[in-house]
Amino acid sequence: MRKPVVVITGAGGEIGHGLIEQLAADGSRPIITLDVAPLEASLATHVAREFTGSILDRSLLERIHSEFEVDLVFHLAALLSTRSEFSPVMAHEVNVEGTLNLLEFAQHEAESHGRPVTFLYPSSIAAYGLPSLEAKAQAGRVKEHEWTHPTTMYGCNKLYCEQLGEYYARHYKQLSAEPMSGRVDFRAVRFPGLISAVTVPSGGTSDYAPEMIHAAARGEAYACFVRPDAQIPFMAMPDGVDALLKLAATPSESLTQTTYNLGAFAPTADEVRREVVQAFPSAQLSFEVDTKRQGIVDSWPADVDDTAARRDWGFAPKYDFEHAFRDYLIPTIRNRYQG
Ligand code: AKB
Repeated sequence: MRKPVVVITGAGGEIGHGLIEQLAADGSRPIITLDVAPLEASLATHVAREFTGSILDRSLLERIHSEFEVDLVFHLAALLSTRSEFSPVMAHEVNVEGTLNLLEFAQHEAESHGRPVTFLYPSSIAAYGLPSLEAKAQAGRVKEHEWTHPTTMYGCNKLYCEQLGEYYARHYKQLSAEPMSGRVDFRAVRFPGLISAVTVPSGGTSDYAPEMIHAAARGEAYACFVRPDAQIPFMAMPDGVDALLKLAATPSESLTQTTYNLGAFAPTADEVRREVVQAFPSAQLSFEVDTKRQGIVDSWPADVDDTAARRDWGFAPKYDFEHAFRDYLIPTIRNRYQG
């Protein structure tokens, strides 16, 4: 039997940085990566094999299938919400067709080596769609089955792919003579706005929070594109990476659902501004509302109920708002620009 490997798509992205480092430190599986751009040298050193290409390239996935025995997939490749609104068809192709390709890849891998493939999928709070600020205020901390009426292409993509994953896990080819489902052990988390200290924001609508910190650390003025009272849940990237690893390691019999909310802290945009100004007193942070992007943020919940994740697999974020900003984000980002 060949040594089982882990595949990470979109490995060079915001989540991939922390995930590769953690998986490398664990050392239990060689890391195989797939991304449209080459990995940074600091990441490439941790990787057994780096493929540069698209998740839409089925021949590339077939090549990985033929060369390796994969029993764990972290499918991170995606176009985020703002970028997807400018290129909705490309977003569908990457976010949905690409995910279907990876689910088929995982199914074929499992059929080939006879063991389930654990498939981790980062969904998003973008899967929710609150119709008004009144409904958002009344909804409070939403549960996984509530308000799933997304208003963005990205949110539609994420919600549909959650359903696709559950289909592969529980109903795949249900009319075939032999049972074919259950080979892809699909596990999704709905991430809030993830804030990383080691990568720059890349096309998200929740990016106003990290963009404030980066601008202040660079000594540049920044006009926040949402109102001061705009509120959505956020999470420090290390907690996001830890959650993916913890869910991946949880025995399947402990899981009662395929998609889990994750929350950590839910500041208003002005609370973020005040935290940043406290660290950078000369920061020039203002508010110039982009009503269209504000509309997306207003459709996302003020916060999420992550009871199920805490109950089923012990999700427990380390960073609350102050700890995240004062001990992780601001010191690390400050050093990035003072280096
Ligand atoms: C985005 O803003 O698109 C992402 C997300 C909330 O999923 N950061």
